Amino acid sequence: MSNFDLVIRGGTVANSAETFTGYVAIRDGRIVAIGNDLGDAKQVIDATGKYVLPGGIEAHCHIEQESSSGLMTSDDYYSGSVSAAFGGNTCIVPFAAQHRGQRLSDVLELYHGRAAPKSVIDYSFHLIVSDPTDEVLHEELPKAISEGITSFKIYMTYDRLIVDDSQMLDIFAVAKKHGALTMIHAENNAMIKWMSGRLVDQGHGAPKYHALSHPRTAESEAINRAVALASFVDAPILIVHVSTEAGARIIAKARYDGRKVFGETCPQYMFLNAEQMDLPGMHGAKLCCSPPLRDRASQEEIWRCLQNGTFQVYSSDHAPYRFDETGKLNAGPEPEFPKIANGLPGIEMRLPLLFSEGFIKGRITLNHFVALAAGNVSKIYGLDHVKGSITEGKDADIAIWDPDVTREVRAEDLHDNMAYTPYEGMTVTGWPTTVIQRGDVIIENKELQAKRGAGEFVPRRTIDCTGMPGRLAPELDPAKNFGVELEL
Ligand code: DUC
Ligand code: ZN
Ligand code: ZN
Repeated sequence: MSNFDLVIRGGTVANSAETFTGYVAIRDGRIVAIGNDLGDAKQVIDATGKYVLPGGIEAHCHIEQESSSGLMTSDDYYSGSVSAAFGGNTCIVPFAAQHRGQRLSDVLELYHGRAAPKSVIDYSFHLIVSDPTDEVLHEELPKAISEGITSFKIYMTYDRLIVDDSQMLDIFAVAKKHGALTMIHAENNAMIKWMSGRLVDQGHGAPKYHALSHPRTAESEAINRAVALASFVDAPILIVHVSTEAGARIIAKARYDGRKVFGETCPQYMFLNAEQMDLPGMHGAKLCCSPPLRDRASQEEIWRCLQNGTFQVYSSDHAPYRFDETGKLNAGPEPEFPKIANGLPGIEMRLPLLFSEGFIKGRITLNHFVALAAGNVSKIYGLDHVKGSITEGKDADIAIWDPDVTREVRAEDLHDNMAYTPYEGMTVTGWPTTVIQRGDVIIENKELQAKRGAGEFVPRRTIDCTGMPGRLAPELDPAKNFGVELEL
């Protein structure tokens, strides 16, 4: 009788910090041995000439989620997770969004109900907190954290989601006390409204003007404020979808100072630019996202900040709204840009783009690719005990990448429900041709082999900020404030 369910042999195996050639053996959904010639197995995959990498973890995507104005994303947990899997991912962490007045327990029940019957890969949720009442802060959030939801997202803009500075401090204090991470959409609300109002009033309502309506300074001001507020109480934060070098520099400086600050960017800020929004009719709406696309110089700056480690997280921010009345054009056939749903699809292209333009073109190492695909995210978001590396004992979540495959990106070949991709026509080198989730081959020969609902909820651990010393503001530090032990 064979010892293992599956052995992958002959490939180059890589984690965030090591690369080796050898066998990876799997039993009961876990990696149980790594070595040379491990012997017999029920199934053997020959990965000669290929890269055997941890399955990607997509930690910023909007799936089967209503926006603050009630618009449902165009992907549900089936199409979203299938598209993620075809792009080399074995785990997603979408958002469970609280709208004002909702109890968090109801929100989580709703999203568990959406994901469980449909997701083909494993999943967790980040909670979007828009209504931090006392009950939410002191009962519901601690309960959610104890159930493995160890990160929240807050918004510094959007009227129906925005939290003010004092609410941010309240949320940071709870996150710090219970070991959670707060993700922040950092843009200055007033600057966006001020610019949008003037642009529209003066006749500049076409989609491309969306790029002007979210000034760079709106991002850097908000990042600066978020870092100041979080550092005041020494709480860990992650600034999501950073689009400017100015914003990245604030994150880099905070990290240099030992603050508990992480940064994320997304493919759209590396591969697309605002000039591409200058399209006839409403087609520029396809590229409306927030923060918006910037210019070509910004693309290079964001690449550099990814290379130098300022951004530890690289996510798609897949926010799928079809180019029709169910999505981008839900407010009418020719809406002014403030009424266009914000977001781009990218869950399937995130990793192929980075593999091709980052690793194959020599901008990042293979190990850095793995760190950005899965390793960093697993550590930052508390998934490291089960996912994020090819290590004995961890889930057998593996993507086998063929560096010899060259593909032209075409929306019709992707598996989301979008019918367009911002990356149409690009040529990428390398593709995840075999994807394995907890030992089961779920993608092979361009075919999906996973069943609806095969994915499982993964409770996440509390946040580990080892190596990020931080410090309380002197006014909160009993050694420096006349000995006052303030309850945060
Ligand atoms: N923020 C996101 O994180 N995604 C889409 C739109 C937005 O504003
Ligand atoms: Zn956001
Ligand atoms: Zn997002």
